[in-house]
Amino acid sequence: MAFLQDPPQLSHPYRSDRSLLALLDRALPTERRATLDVDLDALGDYAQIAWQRVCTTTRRKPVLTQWDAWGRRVDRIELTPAWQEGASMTTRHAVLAAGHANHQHARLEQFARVYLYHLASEFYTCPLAMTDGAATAIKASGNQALIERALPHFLSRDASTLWLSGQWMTETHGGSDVGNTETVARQDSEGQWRLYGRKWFSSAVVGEAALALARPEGAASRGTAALALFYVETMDGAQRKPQLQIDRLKDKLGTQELPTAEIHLDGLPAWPLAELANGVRQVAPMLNVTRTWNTICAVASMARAISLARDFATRRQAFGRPLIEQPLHAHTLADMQAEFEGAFALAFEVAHLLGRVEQQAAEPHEATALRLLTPLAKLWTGKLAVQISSEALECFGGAGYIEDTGLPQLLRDAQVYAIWEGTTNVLSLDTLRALAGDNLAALRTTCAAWLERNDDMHAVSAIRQTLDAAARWLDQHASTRDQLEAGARGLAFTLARCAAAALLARQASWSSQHADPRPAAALHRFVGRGLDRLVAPDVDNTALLLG
Ligand code: MFK
Repeated sequence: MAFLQDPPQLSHPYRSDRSLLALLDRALPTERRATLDVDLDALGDYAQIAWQRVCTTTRRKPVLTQWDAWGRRVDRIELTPAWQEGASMTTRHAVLAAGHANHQHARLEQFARVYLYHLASEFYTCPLAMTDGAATAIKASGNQALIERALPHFLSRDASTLWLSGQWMTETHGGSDVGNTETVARQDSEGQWRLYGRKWFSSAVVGEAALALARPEGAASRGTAALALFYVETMDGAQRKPQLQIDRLKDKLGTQELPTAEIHLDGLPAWPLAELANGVRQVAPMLNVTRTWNTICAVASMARAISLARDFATRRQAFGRPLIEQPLHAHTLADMQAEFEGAFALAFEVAHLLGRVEQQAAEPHEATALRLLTPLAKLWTGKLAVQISSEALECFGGAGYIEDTGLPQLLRDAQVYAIWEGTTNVLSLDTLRALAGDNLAALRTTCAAWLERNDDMHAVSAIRQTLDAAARWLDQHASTRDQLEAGARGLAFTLARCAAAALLARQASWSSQHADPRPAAALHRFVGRGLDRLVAPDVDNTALLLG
């Protein structure tokens, strides 16, 4: 029999994830672990079953049937198995509901679940993110009638009553520039608001509700201030409302199990969340929550890619020894691991801080830092997930390029993190928005607290010096908007790396006291790979090159 290579095996994503275990050991009171561990164990089991499914079945996509045999418009979507299991998995393990529990660790506990469920869910986490965001925005609006109507469904722990919510924002003209929204809201003769228009990326179209931006008739024809935020319901019993039509499902590079749709609204009844203006300000709490989901899902993809690549390196022999004993291969894997540990630390700090801010358990400077860290974490992890997934595929040689290994899907799916919920550049500009005033000072105060008690003086001084350089860069370019914007990505990557390094330092101090030197090794390596990504924004040079 010719040689047959052992395929990579997926270790238990919870029990073998030392970063997650150490984080929970450090950050959570012991008495909170009992229930959480049961859910995390079960979600880890499910992830292993799902990986087997990926490796042994032909990949399927959702199918839209617009008309039945008798000519009725039905817009029925047949879902893949993981999607059919989504409501029961979500409610049984409180993937959504846990985040809205009434204590400061609620978000951390929720996002630990999300991290383990995400890849097995085949991006069912996308509508879950939207639903979580909708619940958060509705709470923030203070609209009591909507809180009472929608939240028991959105946060249900019973699959039969769970509702998913969409976020209908993106349009063909609007895109990232949401101020160009063309959907119109008009009141009928009975005073009921109704929406008319086309939404271009609707990933929770199988859901029962959505939050939608629309321009009330008669409001200014441009700009986000003239938009209002509406709540809609999509179903009449088991039937989709006739005023909502699904034009087609998108044919996407990745996330192919996720039925992302183009839709038309033709008089769909709608209820404003609050005032009939400033819709983007009202939807912002939703954006910040969905961007946190994006971040956690991105680190989940990194963890999966590294776990498989590392396992394969112990099974694959080349040039007389296992890959893991080859110095360059081992070095490559260790670089990936160090970057991942930085990203993991930042992602979960954003999650934890979100919960602490929501429960009024955070200091004011931490709340300010959260506003800044949310886009930083999203934009940096989105890019890093693509890099790490790409590197991981290379670790398998040609096998990493072959569809039925299940590996190419990791890379194709990872590309969405840099696009979903705002591109890297949109998020870099949001970072500038979040830095307005003296908000860098709040980040520096927060980083200083994370660095307390760390004795890696090389790392501590590199972080401080890089934050000083970022502050100088901001001072230097603050007065010239074009320069500021042109360099915003470099600034954002620098701040993200500094925050990640400071958080790794905090984890390293704790882990060293618990006889685990690996986070300290990750810190050393992460800092060694450089924190400073500041660029000189040469606008004239850019114009020449593009001319
Ligand atoms: C999972 C797989 C998915 C399948 C494939 C999906 C592919 C992608 C599909 C998508 O379309 S995902 C959706 C992507 N789109 C976005 O995420 C929106 C991108 N655009 C932005 O994020 C803009 O920055 C934004 C629309 C939010 C703002 O644009 P503007 O016109 O510059 O608004 P402006 O005037 O700066 O902000 C309006 C208000 O909102 C301000 O408050 P005030 O009125 O009080 O001054 C801002 O401070 C506030 N604001 C904006 N962003 C905020 C925020 N507040 C808190 N947090 C934020 N992040």
